[in-house]
Amino acid sequence: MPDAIGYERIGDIAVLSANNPPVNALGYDTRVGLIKGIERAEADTGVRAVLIYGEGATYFAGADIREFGKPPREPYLPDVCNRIEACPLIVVSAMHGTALGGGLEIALSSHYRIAVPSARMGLPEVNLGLIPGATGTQRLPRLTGVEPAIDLVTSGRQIGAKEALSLGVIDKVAEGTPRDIGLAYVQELLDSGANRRAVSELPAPAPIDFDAAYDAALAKARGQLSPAYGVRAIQAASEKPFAEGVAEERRLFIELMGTKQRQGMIHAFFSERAVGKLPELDGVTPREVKAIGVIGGGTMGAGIATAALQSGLNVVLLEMSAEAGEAARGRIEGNLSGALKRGKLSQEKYDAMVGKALTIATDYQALSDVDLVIEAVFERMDVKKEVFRKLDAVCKPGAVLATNTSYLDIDEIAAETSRPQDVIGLHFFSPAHIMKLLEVVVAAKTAPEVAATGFALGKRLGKISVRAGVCDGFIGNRILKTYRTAAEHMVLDGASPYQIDKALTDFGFAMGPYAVSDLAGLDIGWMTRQRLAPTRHPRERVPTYADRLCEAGHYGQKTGKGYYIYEGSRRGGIPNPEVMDLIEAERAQLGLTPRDFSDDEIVRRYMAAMVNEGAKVLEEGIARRPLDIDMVFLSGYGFPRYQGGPMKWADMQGLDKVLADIRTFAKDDDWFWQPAPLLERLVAEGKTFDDLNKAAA
Ligand code: T1G
Repeated sequence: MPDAIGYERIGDIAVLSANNPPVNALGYDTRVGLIKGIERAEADTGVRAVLIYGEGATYFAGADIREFGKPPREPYLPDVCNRIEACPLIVVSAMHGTALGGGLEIALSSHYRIAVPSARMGLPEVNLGLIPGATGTQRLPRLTGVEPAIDLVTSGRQIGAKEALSLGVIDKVAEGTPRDIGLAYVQELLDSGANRRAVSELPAPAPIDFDAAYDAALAKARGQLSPAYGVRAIQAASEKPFAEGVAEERRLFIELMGTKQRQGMIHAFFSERAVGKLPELDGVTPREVKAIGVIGGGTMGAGIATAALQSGLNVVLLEMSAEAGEAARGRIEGNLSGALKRGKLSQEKYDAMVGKALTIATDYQALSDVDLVIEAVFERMDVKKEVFRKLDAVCKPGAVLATNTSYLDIDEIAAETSRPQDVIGLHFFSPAHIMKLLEVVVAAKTAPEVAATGFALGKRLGKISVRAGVCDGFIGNRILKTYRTAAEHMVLDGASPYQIDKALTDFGFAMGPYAVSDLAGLDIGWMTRQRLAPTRHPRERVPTYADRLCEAGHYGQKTGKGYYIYEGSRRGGIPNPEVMDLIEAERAQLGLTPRDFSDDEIVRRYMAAMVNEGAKVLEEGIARRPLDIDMVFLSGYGFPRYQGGPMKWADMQGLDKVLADIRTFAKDDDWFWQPAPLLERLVAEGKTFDDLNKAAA
């Protein structure tokens, strides 16, 4: 195993190369190696400069996140940075790949910085619930000024080499390998008699109204603390001597390191990478997909087609008529024009996508050669079965036949074909070209390579793919139905939809459940209630006030009125007074005396219902691991990332407290609040959902 930091001498230049695959994370060995490398260069007679670069995929991609939560080991990263800067020799960093977090902080502590054109860099610590903790909040603003530093630290966004050069983050961009461009740049500096240039010795950056910046960061982050803490750290760079600023940064960093938000966001980071790793897919080769068919060019079908075109696939979109086909083309062009206007898509690529790559057809024969078909037709079983019978007759052997159904039984759909092993669910979330979540629903007879093909397509489309089993609603919508019902019970018992929405946006959701219903369309829930009515359990409490709203033609945003009145503006509708009238009438009819609910109880009931149903989904094998449920809600349902997802949230509350809540709520309604046996077992054994994640790894 080569040293984490290699040392070699090229003329009068000492070269330190990082060898810690896969991302040259700044783990203990790498930190020790850097300090030893600097000390060796200083003692190496004749050495006049030091070059630092990364072997493999990237320059340092940051601190080793796997060390977080464990007792920190010296040398701490800020000390490594300050030791590099204190070197009496000129130190140059040559960057490629992604120089992120502590990686960029190492570069900022160097005296000069060069990068290849494809290099990207940034300080993404806020995405982990932290702030830069190795002097980045003190050195960066000394190079860029306060405002660009606040933008980069609070957004965590990556910038390319060109933007980094224009901001003054780096000094030069050059084609070549990081080693070659680094050696050439060091030689250029030596030949020109350049001096050391310690960033910490640059003047403190000019101040701004930091309180205003702090408040803005807090408001934008919807309860997440780290962006606002980043503002305060940069304020210290402006108002304090460097060493005191570093101490303030450290204080803020350590405070954040101890928060649940940091635990939640790091859980999300690793879960995002673990969710696609399933033993059943090990060694299974996906089928090759070059061209796909999409049936149905409505919002969902057009969104799926857009996502496929953007990933370089050819698409045959089938509609019932030429007019409907052209309307679908219009939706796809509308979806792509957004990327075009934002400069994310060149005109040339746009023309290729909507030209050669997209075929609009009205005859199933046009699908005879595609490798995979996704149907996004009307959510009715008879319609889906008809589609799959036709696909079975037309598609080539080995073609994957996928349904985008939100909840219908995929085993029943598969049984309509002679090839159930080729049938799978690919449940996209609208808008399909924007939402990250894809539920890959594996039916009883789905072949392993068909499941692997679903995951491979998801990866190609840039989705977060989560494996789900077949049940009504799979993972997300099944659990949604339960916690949405808990909200409805609170409305009948005294809470208002508006209080519930506010309690949950204060918890961190982007939107409350009633605003979400208005966005999705109240008619969807109305149809579901009608569909499920015949099999409803006599003890099930299902309000009817929302049916009255739909009967009056109020479906939410699409009709301008639902729980809220929108009057042409999608943002911030105002409560619809008719709704409370309908609720009060229903309460009276049911003989219910409304009571007060605190925001805390609203959140506890809502979350207990979500977690309890999640435990049942786990027990039934519909979801493989608790982290899969977390990823569904973080990537598809606006669950606040700093809460880690419902199952991580429950672990951090204490499963015993969640179970105690469920038992308390069951006193009102022991039919709805039936504790999941898995939850009871975990509490009895003193285990957590994370223990289940570890056991499944
Ligand atoms: N530490 C430990 N492991 C990491 C890691 C890190 N920083 N980054 C990635 N990995 C693992 C990852 O879990 C996966 O493992 C493998 O590497 C490939 O990752 C003090 C406090 C660099 C853009 O936030 O954004 O510095 O699943 O699949 O798509 O101020 O990884 O293979 O076992 O994502 O090519 C700041 C986080 C840390 C960067 C590469 N740095 N990483 O993407 O590969 S905090 C970050 C990424 C910090 C200082 C602060 C991406 C990537 P496995 P991958 P990729």
